[in-house]
Amino acid sequence: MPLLSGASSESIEYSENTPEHTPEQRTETLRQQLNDHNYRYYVEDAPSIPDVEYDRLMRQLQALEAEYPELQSPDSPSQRVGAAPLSAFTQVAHRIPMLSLDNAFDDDEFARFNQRVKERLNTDGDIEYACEPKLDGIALSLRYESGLLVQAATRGDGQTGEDITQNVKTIGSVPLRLKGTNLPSVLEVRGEVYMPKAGFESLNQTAKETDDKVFVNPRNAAAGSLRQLDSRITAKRPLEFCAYSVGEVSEGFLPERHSEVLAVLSEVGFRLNPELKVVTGVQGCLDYYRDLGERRSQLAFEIDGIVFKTNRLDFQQRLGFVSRAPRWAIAYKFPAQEEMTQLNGVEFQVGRTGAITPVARLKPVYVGGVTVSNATLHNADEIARLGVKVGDTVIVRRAGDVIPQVVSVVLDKRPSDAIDITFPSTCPVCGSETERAEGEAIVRCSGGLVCAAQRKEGIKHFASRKALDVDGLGDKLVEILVDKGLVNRLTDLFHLELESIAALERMGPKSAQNLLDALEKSKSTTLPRFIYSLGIREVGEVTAKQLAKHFCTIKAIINATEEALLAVPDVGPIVAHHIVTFFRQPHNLEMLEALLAEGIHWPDVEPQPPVETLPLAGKVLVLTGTLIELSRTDAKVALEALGAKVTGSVSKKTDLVVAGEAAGSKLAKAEQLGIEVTDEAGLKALLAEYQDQA
Ligand code: I6G
Repeated sequence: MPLLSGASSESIEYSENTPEHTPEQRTETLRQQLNDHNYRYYVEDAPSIPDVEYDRLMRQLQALEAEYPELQSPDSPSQRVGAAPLSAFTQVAHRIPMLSLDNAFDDDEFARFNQRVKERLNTDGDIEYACEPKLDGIALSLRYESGLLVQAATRGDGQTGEDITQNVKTIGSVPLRLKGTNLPSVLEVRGEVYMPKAGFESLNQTAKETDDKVFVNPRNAAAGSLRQLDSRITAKRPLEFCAYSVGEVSEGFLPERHSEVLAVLSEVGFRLNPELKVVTGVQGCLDYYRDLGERRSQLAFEIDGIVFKTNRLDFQQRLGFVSRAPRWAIAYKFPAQEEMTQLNGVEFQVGRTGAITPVARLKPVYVGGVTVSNATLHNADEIARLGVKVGDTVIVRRAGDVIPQVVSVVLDKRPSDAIDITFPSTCPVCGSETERAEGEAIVRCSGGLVCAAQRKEGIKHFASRKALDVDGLGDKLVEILVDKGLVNRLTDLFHLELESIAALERMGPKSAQNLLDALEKSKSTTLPRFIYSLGIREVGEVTAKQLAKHFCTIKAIINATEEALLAVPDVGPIVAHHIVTFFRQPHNLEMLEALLAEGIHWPDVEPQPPVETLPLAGKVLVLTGTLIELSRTDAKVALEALGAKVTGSVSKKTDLVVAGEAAGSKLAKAEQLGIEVTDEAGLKALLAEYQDQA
């Protein structure tokens, strides 16, 4: 027999909310519309109306509730915007303790857990397990009475938590009222509040721009957001809730399986983990663990392991608990993504454009599944922000395939002889002076091609896949060629001799000949690849394509003024300046001439139709917030290809603002100026409409 019944997810018509209706009717319709949108947006991940429309409906509801206070209600969607600040959180005693989970750290430990389960149940058969990722968030208990959310509490010490109801009401995926009829008089739902990775990144990005607190990881950001006494701040944070079990349930029979309990929670309006699965036996669990482990870095949320629970509830009952953890569940943890270690020193690496990057030399530490002994410190500003010194104990983070980072310093462990980190005033490779342009975070070597580091990196870039794509000329070989003095300038590549290459370590006549053939082949290229291969600062693959499309010839690009360059989609003042500066240097022009003299060539590029004839010509757009499916660059390029101008700030001249997730001040400004706003779905619709026409 089901726990609950009658829940429905049928859609609501967006009927006109006319003044002829009574205030009660208008309030009720608005609430239904907003709740429906909320459910579709946060639980089903399928927005039904643009965010601006949601905001408009919310403002109407708030106005009605302000005018008719008797219509206010604890489950009104208007509660989601936050309320007046509290002076403190009150304590909540959990009627059923909120337990923790035992952990396993390797396959053997997991197999022993399974063995214990089987022995206690006195069964030889394979056990059915419900599995789901363990979200790296904050455990939460939600108490519903007759379907109405009456209390949200943290786990605390498991016996007593804190009442954070006001804050939790602002989380879109927490139902304020459960869907369906025949709801139990008490239903306690437990789950995890977390901050998706994209929301975390954009929150931190904004914090950096506004000099606000930067969070170390999504879990800290979620915890910090929930701990706000002012729920209006929580309302602005991109938090989500995912249900994983029930606590107190007053009446009705529980289903037979945990997976069925979760299905009921989904029916009454909760978001469940999209990776939920039921598997059988140890092998089924290990396969699931490995699969999720491989996909971990691509998931939209941080996870720190997999939770396995016996799916049969009668088994759970028979297995019971040991101290503060159930015997029927285990969290099989992934290797930690953050670890503590010591900063032994800092080295300064010089890149292709002369950018000097500080690299932390660490006491080797096992983190994120590998041993890490180096991590990036990014730039001088980041060192200042972290306040890090050599000798410090630091937290290192390695998530997915990204370069390990130092995320914070454990100040309590700072030794008395910790040493300040100072940026070198001369290049560690060539000894030229270093410089830091005004307003830039990056310190650079001023040596240009005199600097061997820049030469090596420049040659690697020139030969790389997206540039001239010289098959077989990898980074290691470039290093050897430069170190042996065989290649000093790009054109030297085309004068390499078979014998000298064949004599190099791990090369022979055959691979030497292959390299010469690949170099010859690379001379036949395209204009965008050639532009990209030059290594002009900030001119990536996309910009190179746009430049080629706009100017059609290399000569036109060389002669272009900054003003002319600004007319190219994807080129802003900084990039335009870099391009003009690059072609103003006699040594760069000589290099380019010499390359062309070697026989590098490409097919002609056809001129494009004039911008005025494009469908979005004259329109000014602003992109803000996080776009989920399109990257900002792709969106910008696509809009500019249709003739639109994409700018960085909202003004009266702006025609449309595209507001992604967690959009902040630009969205507010657009609303203040009455500028049209759309979301990512609206942008995609716009592109689809006009791309057909263009
Ligand atoms: O801390 C937890 C995270 C996830 C849990 C949990 C969970 O299920 C997916 N389940 C239980 C039963 C407990 N803690 C106690």
